[in-house]
Amino acid sequence: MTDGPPLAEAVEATADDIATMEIRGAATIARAAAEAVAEQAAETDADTPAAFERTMRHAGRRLYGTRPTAVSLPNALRYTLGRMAGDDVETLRSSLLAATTAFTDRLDRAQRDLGRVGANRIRDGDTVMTHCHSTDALACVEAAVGQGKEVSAIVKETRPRNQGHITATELREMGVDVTLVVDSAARRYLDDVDHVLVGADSIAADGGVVNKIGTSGLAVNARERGVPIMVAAQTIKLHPDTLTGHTVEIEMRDESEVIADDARADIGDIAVENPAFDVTPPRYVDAIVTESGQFPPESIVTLMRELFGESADRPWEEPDGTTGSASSA
Ligand code: RUB
Repeated sequence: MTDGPPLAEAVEATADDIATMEIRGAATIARAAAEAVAEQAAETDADTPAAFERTMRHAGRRLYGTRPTAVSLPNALRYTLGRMAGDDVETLRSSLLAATTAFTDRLDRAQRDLGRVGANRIRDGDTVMTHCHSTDALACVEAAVGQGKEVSAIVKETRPRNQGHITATELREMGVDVTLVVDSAARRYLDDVDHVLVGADSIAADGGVVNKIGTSGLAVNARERGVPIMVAAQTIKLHPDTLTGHTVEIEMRDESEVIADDARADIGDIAVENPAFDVTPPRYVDAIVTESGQFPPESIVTLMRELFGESADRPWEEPDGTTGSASSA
């Protein structure tokens, strides 16, 4: 919960769904957040510009606080709330509705464009190894298949939430041959693989890639085997706070995702940790594929500065630094 004026049901529902992973994956989270901002803008009955803006910022804070690692979420809020402008409620509302539509259109275009770039790296007959479920990564395979290339996939199941099952389903729908393996079998199969292909939740200014836990171990093993590691990530995955030395917060999720309560009780007094993401250092990444072309990880900072300047604003915060609790719509 966050302090501030009452929120549209759609914002509360979207925030809950992101927190519980009913809505998951960085690009999908960004789209859902933008759509919730649009719903809030459409429904708000605030009758002054100040009250309207406070309500929108409160909606932004509610969404922002759901999951900490995927920067696509704050970047979606930056893009939409950052374009809220006008001297009266109706102008403010229409500025936000236009911004949210522009944002979701941009997401569609970005994924299509990066898919084409990624597809150029995939040759006819190649096998990719995937980790987790990334719509950006799958866009590359889909584009390759669309170019008439035959592609096979070795899909890691991705404990503890098994997002690999979603990947396997979607790859099968594309006509890709799929072999599902447990995470610990990955190294055994790397010799049969032409690319490791993963997505990203955040990319740091030094080219470090934050993605589902297990990505870094896979990348280290792939490098040892000489298999190139391709990261598919639209530019909303670039984390502007890392330009000023901040680190990316790694989400720690509930222990019950790792082991059922009764099994845990049978074992005895143990600690359980459940980090959802890890950081793959840039030296283990061969290419970051974006809608603006492919980049070696070390040069991604140039693109980041172009897009964000030197720092990033936080348009969901109250300009006076308060929590917004004293305000009402
Ligand atoms: C999802 C995950 C995905 C990235 C990229 O983690 O790590 O690889 O979000 O996905 P979770 P996309 O299941 O915990 O959200 O390319 O679809 O943005």
